[in-house]
Amino acid sequence: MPTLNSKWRYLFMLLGVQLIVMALLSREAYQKRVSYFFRIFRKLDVPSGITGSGGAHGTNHTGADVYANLSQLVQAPNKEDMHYCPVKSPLLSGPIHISFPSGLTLSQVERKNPMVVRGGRYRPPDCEARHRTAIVIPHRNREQHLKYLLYYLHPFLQRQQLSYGIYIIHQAGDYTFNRAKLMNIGFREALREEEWDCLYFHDVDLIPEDDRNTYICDKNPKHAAIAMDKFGYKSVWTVHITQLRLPYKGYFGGVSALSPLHYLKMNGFPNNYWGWGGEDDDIGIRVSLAGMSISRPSLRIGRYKMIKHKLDEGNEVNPKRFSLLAKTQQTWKLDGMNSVEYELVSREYLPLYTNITVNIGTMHGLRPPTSKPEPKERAENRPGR
Ligand code: UD2
Ligand code: MN
Repeated sequence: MPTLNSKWRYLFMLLGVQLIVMALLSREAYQKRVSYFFRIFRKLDVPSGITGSGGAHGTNHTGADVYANLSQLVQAPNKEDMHYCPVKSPLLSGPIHISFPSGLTLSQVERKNPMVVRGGRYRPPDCEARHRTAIVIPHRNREQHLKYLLYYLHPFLQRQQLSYGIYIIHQAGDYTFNRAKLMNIGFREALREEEWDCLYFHDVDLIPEDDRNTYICDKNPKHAAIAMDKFGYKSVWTVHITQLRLPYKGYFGGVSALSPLHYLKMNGFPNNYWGWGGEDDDIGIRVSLAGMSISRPSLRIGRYKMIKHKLDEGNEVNPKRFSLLAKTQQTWKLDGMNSVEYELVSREYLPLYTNITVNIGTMHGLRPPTSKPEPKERAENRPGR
């Protein structure tokens, strides 16, 4: 049995501990830690399970809610008096919390992004953007990945105070996929609509994990997806050189950024890589053949989470990729932006993105002799319908 004396001692000790804890919490650094601690438990107000792990794969339990701060944004009362946005956006917070819920719908993403207008366009409501960036995403049969990407990319770009537009370049039909050719089409179709000063060529399954990875162009073409969870966040080009094949640092896959001038200087991307692989290395080689070098964000900031997937049907490994790569030096001026051929099937201004569906044919041309073109209706019904 504790005596009265020892009871008081306990009480004083408790009081003392409480005082120390309160003093510590009142310091800014501790406040941040505490608010971070509570954020882990706070649910995002989109679908049940978004903070859970019931999605494609592993969750990242650190980082901020990508939608934090954005609800405070309001339209400036008078557009004429609007100033340029600050050089560094005050909305940035660094690492972002990422998870892949199974129940997410496009209309939920729409509701989370009330300031995004038709065609997936946005301008900061309270200041004049310093940069205009178009995001070009090659796509076919990856609706689930597209939903996740839109959920994260819209607020990510809004935090950076960019004026932006999202373009999905959708390959119609079941013929072999051609990622690089779709990018060339995206370049042309996006610039037809607006004077973008930077284009981000973006795989549908890569989610940026740090909002300081600013989606603006550098003096040189930029390889943005430098560190991925898939490779333990090691430098991607190091992995590429050691695990794969190329004795150079030109790796350019995943997410890359070029100004229209960069793009035209290297005659865009190749059109002749059908199926998986090789085109990313070709693009890297083109950059240096055109006399440019590749810039990269730091390993800490250029981090991406890749949604796990298998190789798609219709995107089988391209057996010709090595022989094509050996000839890039001879072909880059002949094949690229100056030779891209396609048929525009449809252009749809959907709430979260502009969907451009195209027939790109096969390696035998736009109308291969044995081809059976896909009925127009079916192509138009994907995606986002
Ligand atoms: C790597 C590269 C990628 C590309 C590819 C080879 C990274 C991080 N990524 O990705 O940039 O060079 O190798 O071609 O280094 N897609 C569809 N539907 C399909 C097939 C592809 O939408 O049926 C699109 C989609 O945007 C996808 C991208 O093409 O993210 C690349 O294809 P992938 O994801 O199958 O290739 P992966 O992950 O090996
Ligand atoms: Mn992928």
